[in-house]
Amino acid sequence: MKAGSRITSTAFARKICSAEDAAAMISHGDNVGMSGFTGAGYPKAVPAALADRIGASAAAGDPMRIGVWTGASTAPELDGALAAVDGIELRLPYQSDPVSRARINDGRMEYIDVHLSHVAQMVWRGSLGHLDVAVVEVAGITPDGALIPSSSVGNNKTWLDLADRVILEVNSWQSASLEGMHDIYYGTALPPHRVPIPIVAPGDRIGVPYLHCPAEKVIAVVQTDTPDRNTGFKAPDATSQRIAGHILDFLTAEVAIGHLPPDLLPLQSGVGNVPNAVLAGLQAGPFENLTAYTEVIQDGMLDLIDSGKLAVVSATAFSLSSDAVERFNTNACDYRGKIVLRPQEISNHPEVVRRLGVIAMNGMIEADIYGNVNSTHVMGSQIMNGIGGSGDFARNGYVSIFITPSVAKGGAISAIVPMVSHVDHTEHDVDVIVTEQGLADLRGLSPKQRAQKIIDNCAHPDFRPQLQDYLDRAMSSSYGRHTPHLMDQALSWHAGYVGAGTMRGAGATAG
Ligand code: 0RQ
Repeated sequence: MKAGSRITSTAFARKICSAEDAAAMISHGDNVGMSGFTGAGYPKAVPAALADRIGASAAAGDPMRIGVWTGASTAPELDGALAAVDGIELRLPYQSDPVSRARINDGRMEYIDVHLSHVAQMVWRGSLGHLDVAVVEVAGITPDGALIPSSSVGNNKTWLDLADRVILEVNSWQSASLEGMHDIYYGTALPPHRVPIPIVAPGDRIGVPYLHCPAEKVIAVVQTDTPDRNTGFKAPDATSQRIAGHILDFLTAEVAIGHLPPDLLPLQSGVGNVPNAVLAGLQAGPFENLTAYTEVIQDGMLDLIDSGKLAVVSATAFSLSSDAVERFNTNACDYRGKIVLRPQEISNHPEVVRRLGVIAMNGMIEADIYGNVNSTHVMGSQIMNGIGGSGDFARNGYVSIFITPSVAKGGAISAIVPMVSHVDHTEHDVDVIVTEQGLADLRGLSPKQRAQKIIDNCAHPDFRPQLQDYLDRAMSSSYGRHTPHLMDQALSWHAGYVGAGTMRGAGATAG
């Protein structure tokens, strides 16, 4: 299909211009809502042209910076390009770009890490300031001016509704068969005008397949024909396969004792190599007729659909390798009845996650012996990516599982520590912790019982004695004995790594 044939509305076709001209319509200080979620459906041309403009402007002594709000992570052409020219004043709500991460961690870029389901309501109620411009990729524009969403929905509905000015990128690389796959719900409201979200099964459709935006608000339409980023996943290694094995054993046992139905409950799987490996593990598992109420469809999900194990998946975006994208684009029609793409405020909606009883599986940086989880910060201060949707699902899911290899950085870091250096998910939201060493089911356990189980089942053997030593000493000399801690040593493992490059031996002899 030729690029031009994707824009069949004359009112929108009149706005066609170059990416450079569109970028010139964005001003210093603007807050810009961009499409994009985990490398899918982000604008490909305007951010790059804007980065060029900002670079030239800075070189001429006239620095320009904007606020960048997205669905989640985007790609080097957006986050990377704008961060490289110091063009981003403030970024939210989730990123994973190395250049952007470095800017945030060296203090040159402000970053607000937000639960993904919260972003739309924060913008609607004005907590983040005014939204000046939306830059949104779509797959096409129908003759009557309806927008066919792209490979992610994210916060696009909110950006289009609230921005003063709208720039559309129409990407003819996206499969034309995406049309009809989306479910855009226009029934959200701020309290006290809210009504229940009427989803009772993952595949329910409660909205319309198109995004709406009055042509008068659109200041530019840019045509592109460019692939999504398509970062591949690492092939599952022995560690992630062992983690997947523990989870499969756990789910099998839960079915056997009648805690879960034979086809389980709707699955949610986070981003990352380890969650993707768990999905690969389900491929070989005994479960059939699975469903997913999740936020991203990664390779493992597509494989489960292909094998007939997964009947239907609700999400807000794809996050596929280039092989999987090719498979999807070739057979997009076949997937249409099995995939529903929604705005992220609905794909991650706490009300729906709680109602459906989602099984939440998310990666983490570290957990402490009491079950508090850090998903985002290395050594308490360096952001990795962001909380993303993990909190939406962990707090509200029926079973909340967190997974990680037991050690990082060649064994210098233990993922099980006395006290997490940053808390994203408290002990109250964490049911199960899994490493390649084993699985700790924390449900129904007191803090001290949890600590012993996590040390015994999840800690790496190299760190187990050190953790046991900490717990034993805390048990005998802590200020209180409900959640025993040694306040002068609880973070000594992190201090040890920052100072000496290893957690080994840290805190063991102190006190
Ligand atoms: O860094 O590649 O530089 O060595 O973290 O670690 O083991 O490859 O694991 O890809 O599954 O990512 C928590 C980051 C795990 C991810 C996190 C370092 C490690 C490596 C990646 P290197 P792995 P994964 C829905 C849900 C939050 C958002 C979320 C994440 C890198 O799962 O971002 O869940 N989660 N969203 O070396 C220091 C430790 C470490 C560590 C790992 N303890 N200390 N470094 N690393 N543990 C999706 C969305 O919301 C969009």
